[in-house]
Amino acid sequence: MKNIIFSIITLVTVAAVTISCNQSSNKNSDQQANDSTTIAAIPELQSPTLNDTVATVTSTDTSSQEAEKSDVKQAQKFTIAPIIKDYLTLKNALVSDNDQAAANAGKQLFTTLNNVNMKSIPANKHKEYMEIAENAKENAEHIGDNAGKIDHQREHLASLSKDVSDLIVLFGTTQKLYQDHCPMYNDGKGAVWISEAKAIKNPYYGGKMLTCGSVKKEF
Ligand SMILES: [Cu+2]
Repeated sequence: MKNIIFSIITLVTVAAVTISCNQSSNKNSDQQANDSTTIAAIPELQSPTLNDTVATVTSTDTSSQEAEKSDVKQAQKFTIAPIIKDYLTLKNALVSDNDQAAANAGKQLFTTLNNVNMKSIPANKHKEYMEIAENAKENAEHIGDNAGKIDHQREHLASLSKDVSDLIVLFGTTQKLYQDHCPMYNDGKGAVWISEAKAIKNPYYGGKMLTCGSVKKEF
């Protein structure tokens, strides 16, 4: 899609330049010939432009190597820190039994996930990231839409916490994080959550059973 838009922009630019060139010499008796040349040139221009774009991706010439280098640079900048920050706000809202704050944090997390620039993610991690992010977005959205239904928010937290764990494994974290486990949640099937602190504060039961659970992993 970007390639097509780029081609269109290129065509429009070339056409505009050609037209203004024609206008400056429009007293010319070759005007009609110029017009037909301009029209004929447009479809011809399209395929080299597309081919150039493809060549940039596949060839190993200097300019594409430089493009790859800048992609790598951008990729090295990618961090899941903003996602973690929103997740922790959400998790802590549920620790405090605050469904409204959880909904707000869910909406914020949804926005943060939507704002992730795929170009900043290393190409070899795109597919895996996309799968995790799709699931995480759905969970964040449902939590955002379910103020007043804290049990339902917590169901989505269980799924979201797996997504966040997967993201940490995939991209790492500079912040010290803990994966905690609550053995009771979901009829004894258990559930994990991610915490920024070693002390157990259970977001699935909040005030009812705040210290139920244990640290399972450290990141
Ligand atoms: Cu839901």
